Amino acid sequence: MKKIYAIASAVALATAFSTTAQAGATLDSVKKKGFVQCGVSTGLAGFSSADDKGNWAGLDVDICRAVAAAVFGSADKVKYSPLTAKERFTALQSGEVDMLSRNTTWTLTRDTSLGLNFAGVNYYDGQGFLVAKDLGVKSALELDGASFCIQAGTTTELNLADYFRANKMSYTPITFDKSDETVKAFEAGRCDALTSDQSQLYALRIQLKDPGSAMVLPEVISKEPLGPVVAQGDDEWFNIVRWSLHAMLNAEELGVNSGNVAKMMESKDPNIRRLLGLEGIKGKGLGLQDGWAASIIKDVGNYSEAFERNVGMSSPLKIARGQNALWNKGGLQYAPPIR
Ligand SMILES: N[C@@H](CCC(=O)N[C@@H](CS)C(=O)NCC(=O)O)C(=O)O
Repeated sequence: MKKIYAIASAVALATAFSTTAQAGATLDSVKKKGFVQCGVSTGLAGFSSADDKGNWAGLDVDICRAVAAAVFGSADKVKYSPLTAKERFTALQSGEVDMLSRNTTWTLTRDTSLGLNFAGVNYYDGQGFLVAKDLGVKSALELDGASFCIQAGTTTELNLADYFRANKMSYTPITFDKSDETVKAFEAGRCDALTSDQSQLYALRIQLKDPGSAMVLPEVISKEPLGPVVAQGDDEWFNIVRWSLHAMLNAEELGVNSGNVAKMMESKDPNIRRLLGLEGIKGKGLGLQDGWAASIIKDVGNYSEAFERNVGMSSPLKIARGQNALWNKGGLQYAPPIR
């Protein structure tokens, strides 16, 4: 009996080792080519959009940049692949991108049937509705029979169907592949309402010629935890992406930012010293240089800096922290400790 156990555990061990032999492949190939290939949206203000010179910026782009800073000590070592909602998962599965950071909702189906892993949540969102003020509607429950501009391949499509079924109402979906097509159609009056994650409604509203002509309705009909995604089968890479986000959150919690990170190197606080790679496990567990998190904070900033700059009060979107405040400030953002 004992012998059978010994053989079984030897087989299990061998299997475990052959899986870990695979792990690390992404970090190796990223290092070899010298940049992170990051899948982003085709253009969504505040989250991932490019200027006319092709420079990408946004809260999602900052996660790509954070990973590059952790790996290379420079946030600029990223190449971007603009992807529609329909294209995004295939691009990750085929290895065309090393990671996806594109307002993507973490769901059971996506996590378990597509060969993908969600590395965390960089924005807690929920689905809402945008209507023209002229429509004279104050609640989504008044939208029976309405037509909706909506993006294909999204959770938005599925939630809308659930909501209308649950409230015994009917609707007509008008679907598009890209957000600029969706917003243009809404503006041209091709649909009564536009529905998407609320953060995106704010981003799309400022694209209208007259943003004051449209309003966001009060209903939030779903949970949309948005976060970066990697392909399954490479735990080391998964950890790097996950802890890059956690480092930004821990930095905010500990009061370390891009402006004071150099000075914080002299801090006596053991939490800060561990974050900055001055003591503790440093970069060893992740297979990175010791100052991986310090590089993120220097080049990208902590979570609060990224939030405010891209979508918060210092940005055109003017979104309040709300659920995206840290856990000790009334929000949901909570990163495990660096120790
Ligand atoms: N969070 C939802 C929706 C994501 C989504 O793609 N939303 C559209 C609505 S605005 C978008 O971001 N489009 C950007 C683009 O066209 O690239 C999901 O993961 O399915």
